[in-house]
Amino acid sequence: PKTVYLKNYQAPDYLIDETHLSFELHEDRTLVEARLAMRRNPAGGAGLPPLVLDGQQLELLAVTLDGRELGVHEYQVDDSHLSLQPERAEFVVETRVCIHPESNTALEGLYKSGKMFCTQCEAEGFRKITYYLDRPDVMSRFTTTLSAEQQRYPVLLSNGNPVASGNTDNGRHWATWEDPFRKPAYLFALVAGDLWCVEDEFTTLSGRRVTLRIYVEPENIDKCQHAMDSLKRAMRWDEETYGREYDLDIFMIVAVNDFNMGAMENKGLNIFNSGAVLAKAETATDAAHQRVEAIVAHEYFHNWSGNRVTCRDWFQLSLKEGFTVFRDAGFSADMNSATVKRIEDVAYLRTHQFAEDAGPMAHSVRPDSYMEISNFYTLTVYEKGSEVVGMLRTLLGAEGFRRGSDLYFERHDGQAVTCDDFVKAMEDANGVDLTQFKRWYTQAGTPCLEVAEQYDAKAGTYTLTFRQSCPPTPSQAHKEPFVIPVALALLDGQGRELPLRLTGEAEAAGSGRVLAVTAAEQAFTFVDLPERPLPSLLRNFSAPVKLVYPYGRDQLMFLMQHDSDGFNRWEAGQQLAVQVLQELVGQQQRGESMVLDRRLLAALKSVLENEGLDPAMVAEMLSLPGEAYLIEISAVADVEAIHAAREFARREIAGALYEPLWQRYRSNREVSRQSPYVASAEHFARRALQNIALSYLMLSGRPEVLAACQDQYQATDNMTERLAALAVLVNSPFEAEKAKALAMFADYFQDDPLVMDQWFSVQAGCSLPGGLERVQALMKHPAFTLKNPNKVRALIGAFANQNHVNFHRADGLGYRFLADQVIMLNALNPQIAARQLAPLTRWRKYDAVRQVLMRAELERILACGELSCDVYEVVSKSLA
Ligand code: B3K
Ligand code: ZN
Repeated sequence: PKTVYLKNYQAPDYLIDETHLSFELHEDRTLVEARLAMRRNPAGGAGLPPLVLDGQQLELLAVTLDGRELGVHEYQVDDSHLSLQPERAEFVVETRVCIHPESNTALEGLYKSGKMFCTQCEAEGFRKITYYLDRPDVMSRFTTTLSAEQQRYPVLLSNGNPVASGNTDNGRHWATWEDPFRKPAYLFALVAGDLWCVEDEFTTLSGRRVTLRIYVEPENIDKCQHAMDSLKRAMRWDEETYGREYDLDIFMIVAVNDFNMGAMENKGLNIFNSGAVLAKAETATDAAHQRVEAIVAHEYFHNWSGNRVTCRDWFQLSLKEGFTVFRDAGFSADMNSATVKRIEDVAYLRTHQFAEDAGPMAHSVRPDSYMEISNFYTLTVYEKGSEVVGMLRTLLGAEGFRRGSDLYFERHDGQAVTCDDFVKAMEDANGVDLTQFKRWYTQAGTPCLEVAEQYDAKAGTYTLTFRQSCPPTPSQAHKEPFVIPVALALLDGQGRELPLRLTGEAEAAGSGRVLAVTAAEQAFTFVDLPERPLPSLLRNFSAPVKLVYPYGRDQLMFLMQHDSDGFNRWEAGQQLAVQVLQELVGQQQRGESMVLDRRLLAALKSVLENEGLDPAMVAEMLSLPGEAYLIEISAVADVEAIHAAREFARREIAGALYEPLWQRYRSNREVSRQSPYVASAEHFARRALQNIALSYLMLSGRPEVLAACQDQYQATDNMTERLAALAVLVNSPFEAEKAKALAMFADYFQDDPLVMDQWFSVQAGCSLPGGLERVQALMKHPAFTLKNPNKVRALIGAFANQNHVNFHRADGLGYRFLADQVIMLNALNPQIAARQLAPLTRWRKYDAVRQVLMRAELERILACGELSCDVYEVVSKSLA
């Protein structure tokens, strides 16, 4: 495989003004005709270079230039290109190809999901549909005609507006769609199937009426309302928050069962993984409802941040993804609890993105090179990219940021641009210089920010000294200092925020502020402080860094109670728990008996008894840091000791806080029993607390808890309660009850694939001994198939990413199992294969014996023959 470099970017030689496509869809083959009205790119050099069109897995039937069919000696074809020599600066190329969607298991290009035809083109899938300039800086107006058998495919969809349709003889029909907006090929989509739809309407701020439709297979028609409501809220929010209006007469979402990612923002025709759109109380959990709301919004927001303004090249992916994640996070924060949303996002970032940043695939938010772009749809590009946009907002303020985004959209509407253009708009709208800030786009790795304090009682001054560093990452040994916005406050002995005045300032400017740390080492001195303050640092996680400050446990307990920043109250609790758990890990490793610091119990008790606190916050604060996070922050991760320590702490908490947990459980369960399910933040919060309480209580093994759990499993109208009860049963020692519940569940929900995914996941994540054997048995279950990415993620992914003790079992059989699956997936679906590999690439985190075992599996994959570019890149880089 070849490496592509950002530094080699060149503007396209030719442009495509008009694209006319025609698809003849058949069960055993599909014919695609393309008519491309092209011209020499005026931004290119002189002369007429050869035209090189991208194309893969296409059977070329004919090619014409300006209406004349070319002979075989007038063009060249190989397995990835079609080249020919234009004779004029403006010309029309027509091609006719045959493709095979029915045998496309990679789910890229045109493929069949169940009984329907659908497409996935981002990043480079369009070239598997027809010969084209498949790059995002070639933007064209598309007209698409598709024809298919009327009976099996009554619905025919593509981008834009429907303009004509009709029947032909032989039981077929056709439809033509026209998209008035120029777009790159990656935003092309078509769908043909026997689909039903839910329809609604939205009136934009300027009074235009837009038809909204969600298309699904008939059996799912009752699971669309939540997505429809979310869509309308997202449309309104984007008008109010970013001034962005929708621009076509119709907006469509289609749910498909076989999809590599969550969803895709094709212009006017978003295609969704059914798991990211379908939701109703009986079958989808609260978390699934929130995920649907977030993804519907994310894809909708792409209409501006991605489609109207797109990326010049794929190195700029974070231009649309980081920004759009930032936008959807703002939306979710406004629809639910902002603090809880921030906590969830930060926990996710620190667990998974920090691990990526510390691993062999580490790359900057704007990577410099790739072998396979599909491998760069990463936590770094998405989640860290969103943090980078968030830092801009923190530094510029809400209004300055909005000025910048307005300028960006206005200046670049209809263009394919770069991350530099985005930052430039922020600079120009605010009259600031962000040159140093842009290092966040080019330097990989998670910076470490060490903070030391010094208090001078006589002078009443308090100095914070910040020292930043960033570990080396592949091909980046040395890093220059970042601009790190540190939001902070100084608290007095009662927890009140003190007025902040830095030396040299005339007067105090409020009590909370943002310091910009720009040097490798930098000190800030605050004056007028009669007592030594306690700092509340990096509030709301104002930068994606590892903060190191030597808080004592009593100080953390104080911050948990008093910090006026909700995020930092949670953070203090997490840090306290981390300290306590790491102490237990040490005891376990030394063979000592474990003793839990009672201060953690006292802290959690007061959280539990605080009736004034948002129940969602109580639930978050009761959740101990996950095993994956504890692994991430270990120098050498001892998976067994971490698991044992965390389980020990959970049992101690359950024992010591049994009464308040039971009380909290019962009062919330009572509400659940008496009122029908409502998908709202208030009820998500209540059920989160109810369910975490139940998970602790079950550790007691008491019969009244088992009875309550079984009751919750059976007597409920929603999946949130049912699945939580099933999960705690599955992780309990009550073998008979567990087996019965699992069997009942599978029997009842066997025909609902998304519910069966949850059934697989709950079992795959069970950390009791024998996990691998259970997963291997489940692979043979009739509802399981390697061909469906959701099933792969639900079973194999959940096992390798969430079931640490079983995946990392000492004999290496967990690793062998994963490698076997990757080898099989490599042949079926390279994108999914490469993604499932991630846990093996982290081999440097573990002890010497496990390192050898993990590496051996990576070597075995490398040696197994025909590797896809996707898998080759990940394996070879992780062994380098
Ligand atoms: N833009 C799509 C990503 C599709 C990538 C496929 N390899 C989803 C999203 O971020 O909205
Ligand atoms: Zn996106």
